[in-house]
Amino acid sequence: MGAAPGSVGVTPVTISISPRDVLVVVDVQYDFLPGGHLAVANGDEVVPLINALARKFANVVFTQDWHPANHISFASQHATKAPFETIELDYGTQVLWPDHCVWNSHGAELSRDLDIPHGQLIIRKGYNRAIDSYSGFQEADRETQTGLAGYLNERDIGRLYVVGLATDYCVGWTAIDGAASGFDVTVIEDATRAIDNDGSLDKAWAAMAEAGVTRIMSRQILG
Ligand code: VGL
Ligand code: ZN
Repeated sequence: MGAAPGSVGVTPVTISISPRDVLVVVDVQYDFLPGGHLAVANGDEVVPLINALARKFANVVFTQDWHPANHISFASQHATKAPFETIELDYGTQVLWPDHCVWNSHGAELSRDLDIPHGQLIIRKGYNRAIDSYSGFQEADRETQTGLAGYLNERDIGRLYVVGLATDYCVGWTAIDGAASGFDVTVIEDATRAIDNDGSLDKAWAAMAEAGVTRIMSRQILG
């Protein structure tokens, strides 16, 4: 392809998607969209781009943040705490959030503006009251598996392209855990938007780079 001499290691401008690739659409739910309880700035802008990208993929899976109303990650469950403060739990530091994606609520629904009829699987995560789960692969205890790696392996999928909300939490952790599970993982940056509290976005990109995650723009796939 058009790589210039001496540009070894640079991602070629155009990437062709194979039948063994999957698009992983992370948490495109009303609570993360404008007007939602944990709205990600300009989160709605990713939806048309994700719809266009999805047309290039034979395989598409979704994740869905799915919490009981008394979830441990909700600031409302901790008398002296406000959203975006942190607490220490057995598994480490937990950011506290406004109540969001409570199961069966409108805010927990996937956006109906997603136009991806061939999407194949929805992985719900964060349904254990005492454990959060940013990642689509593994809960925050770093032990409990969601089953996504098993599903992708059984379907002989090799490369993951990750999009959705939010870059610095659920997209980032899903990408990192995908790489740790042995997949070749790419995040399509302009098909994500970030929460970016307390330097979280810079930290997430650094952690993704460290994990070997590739970072591209959607035009490299869409042309
Ligand atoms: C998310 C914070 C809490 C996300 C989910 O989807 O990025 N962030 N729960
Ligand atoms: Zn959540």
